[in-house]
Amino acid sequence: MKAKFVTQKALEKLKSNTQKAFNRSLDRHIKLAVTGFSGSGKTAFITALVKHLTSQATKQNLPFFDVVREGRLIAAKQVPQRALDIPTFDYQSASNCLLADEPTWPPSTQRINTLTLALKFHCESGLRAHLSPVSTVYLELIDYPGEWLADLPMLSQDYQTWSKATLELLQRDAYKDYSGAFLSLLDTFDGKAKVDEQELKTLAQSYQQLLSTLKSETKLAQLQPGRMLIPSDLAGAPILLFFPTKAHCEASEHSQYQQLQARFEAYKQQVVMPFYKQHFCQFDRQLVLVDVLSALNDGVDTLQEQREALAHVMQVFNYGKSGFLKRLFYPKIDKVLFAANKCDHVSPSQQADIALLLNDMLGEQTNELRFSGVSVDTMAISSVQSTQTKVVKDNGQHLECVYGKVLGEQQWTTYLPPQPPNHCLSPQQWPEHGFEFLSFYPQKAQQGNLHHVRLDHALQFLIGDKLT
Ligand SMILES: Nc1nc2c(ncn2[C@@H]2O[C@H](COP(=O)(O)OP(=O)(O)O)[C@@H](O)[C@H]2O)c(=O)[nH]1
Ligand SMILES: [Mg+2]
Repeated sequence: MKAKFVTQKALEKLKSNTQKAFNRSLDRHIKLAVTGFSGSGKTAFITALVKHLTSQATKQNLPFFDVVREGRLIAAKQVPQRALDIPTFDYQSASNCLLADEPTWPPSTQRINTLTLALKFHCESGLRAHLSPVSTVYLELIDYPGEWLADLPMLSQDYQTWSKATLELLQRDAYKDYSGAFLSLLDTFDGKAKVDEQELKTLAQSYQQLLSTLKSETKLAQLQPGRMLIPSDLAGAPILLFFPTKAHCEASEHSQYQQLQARFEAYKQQVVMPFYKQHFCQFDRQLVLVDVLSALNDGVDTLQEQREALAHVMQVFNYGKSGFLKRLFYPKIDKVLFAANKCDHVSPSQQADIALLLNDMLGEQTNELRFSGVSVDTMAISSVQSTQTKVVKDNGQHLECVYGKVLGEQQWTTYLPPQPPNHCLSPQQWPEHGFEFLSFYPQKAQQGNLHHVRLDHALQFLIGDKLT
């Protein structure tokens, strides 16, 4: 009799444990990679995402995010992160900037940060809804300096290949004026000579100076090594003291060339690889933010360079051509969204064109991704709205203008943006005076609420299916 009682109790316990385990398996983690080169809007995107999900998740505000539109989202809140060794994203400071009376953009990111949001929602229907009508998804977001993303393609290069590609870039028309000083120092550099620490340091510093100038003066994305721009605790370490040179394959063992080669390899193995392994190969979903309009402002060379840089980075995400990257990456990311960000710098009717332009810039990359079973979409978004649309009558014509406070200026401006191209232009097709799109301060929040353009579309594509 007793035995029967125990068995029944055990059975009950088992049933309850199974139920718990089942519920736990419904508590899912999604790691969302918010990627993009420096200045593409990653920090602002993460801040806006947290703000809209935690305090503005209404049908009116996020109509295309199903879990919200269907009234199933119960609540979202920030919870302690799993990765204890990464600083927490400072949401409070970043949102304070956007919500201030005189809103400003959050400062640029100097290190890696993370934040986890728990989203509690009612399941849509079916078995899961029957057993557990409420489920929780943990959304992990990672913010990092965009310069580090630009380093990933170095993983598949050796020093000679990297040097050749970098020097070729520095000699292009748009950049050669900046590169002059470094390139002439390089002319006198003898890679076959014995290691001269001082000379290597001088050249590395000149190269670092060049990278900083290119960062402030152009929109060049491939500024490698990225840690030269944000060295953190590596400042001055020999691992960062390298630069591209012309090939010296015959250089002997203790030559300068060999020393540079060794530093390049060490940088890849000790700096880029751990970042890649710890973060990038763990992601489930990926958002790639692209600042198409700034690239257009910067000219035909920069648009071309952004296109190449995206292709290089996507090759790494493209589950790697080489075996080891493929093994590390393959099964993970199954959805990638490419977003032409800051789309409210142009009028609503021009926004589709910048999404088309981005699509054209990506070319074969999206096809390759789709072929590997990844769903891909392209759209124009602005995670934080910085302008309003204003229709101005001019000579009987209705002109769709944008209205906002131009960055660095005090007054509000109504401005007619130039027509962006909807595909990549050749140098011959490029308009003689180029493009000039303006940048704006964030719009002032209304009753503590931020505004966005298609953030809900982006969320639906990226995580909507995990919230059903
Ligand atoms: N209009 C608009 N501008 C943005 C948006 N996000 C970022 N920006 C602009 O881009 C700059 C860089 O943004 P940030 O989030 O720091 O880029 P990150 O380097 O990728 O993290 C900001 O200072 C703004 O000028 C956005 O959603 N809309
Ligand atoms: Mg940032």
